[in-house]
Amino acid sequence: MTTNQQMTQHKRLTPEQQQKFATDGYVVVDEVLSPDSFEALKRHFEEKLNALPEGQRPEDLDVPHFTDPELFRWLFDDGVLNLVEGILGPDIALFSSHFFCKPAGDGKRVPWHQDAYFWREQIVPAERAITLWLAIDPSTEENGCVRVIPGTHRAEHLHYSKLEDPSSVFNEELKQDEIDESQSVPIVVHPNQASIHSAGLIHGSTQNLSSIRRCGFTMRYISTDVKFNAEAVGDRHEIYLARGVDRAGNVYGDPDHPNAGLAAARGMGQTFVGAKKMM
Ligand SMILES: O=C(O)CCC(=O)C(=O)O
Repeated sequence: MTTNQQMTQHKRLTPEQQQKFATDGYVVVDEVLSPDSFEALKRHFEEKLNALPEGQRPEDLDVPHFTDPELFRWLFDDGVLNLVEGILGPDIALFSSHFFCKPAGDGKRVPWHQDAYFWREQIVPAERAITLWLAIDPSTEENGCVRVIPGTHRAEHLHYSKLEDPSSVFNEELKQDEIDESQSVPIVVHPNQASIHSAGLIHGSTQNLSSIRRCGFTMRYISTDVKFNAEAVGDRHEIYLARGVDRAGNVYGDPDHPNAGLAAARGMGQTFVGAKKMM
């Protein structure tokens, strides 16, 4: 048996890891993809980065699978989906993806937030989405690794304020009095390690002022019993059935037939794509 085959067999969350996720809202996992598959993803990412149009920041490679169907090879990889299944169960949809690449020296910060706040109109309930944050580069405190505040995934309806800061990826952030930064934990991971976090968890990251690039590929999933609000956002977003069967009457995109109009309608960067504010 090769190393790759052994890894495939063992890529399931242990009961301890499932418990850690339930209690703290996140868990760290080792060696997600086979070594060959990880190297292929890294090569593919470097090509994308080199081809980035003039004026576009590497942090803004949001929903890259809308225009690059080869990414489904990794987004639907069994190494990823077996881990995701340990939290969401057997019926899984790909909700979104994003390369959060912070270049050395001036990589942007990600203000404290809960993902569910930004996704509140796209999926209901948004808190049930999860993200597998796969390290492409070493991610350390020096180059702006993700920080999480354990246990905050159960908090509801927190308040946000507007932000005008060119060094920030988002233009909204959690209000200071909603956060206890002293409780935050750095997620230090090496390439092909990942964290999985709940969409309710408070997290963020600092600027990358170091000399080492920091890139993570976020792969975001929902159980298919979460409702995708195609009526409101279907012109700007779509989801894909990754494993199992639909349980909410959702509409799914076809990975083999990309709809480039979605990315064009959405514009650059991670922006709120709903029609109305609810918090
Ligand atoms: O990569 C980062 O620094 C932030 C990532 C993030 O906010 C997320 O994965 O939801």
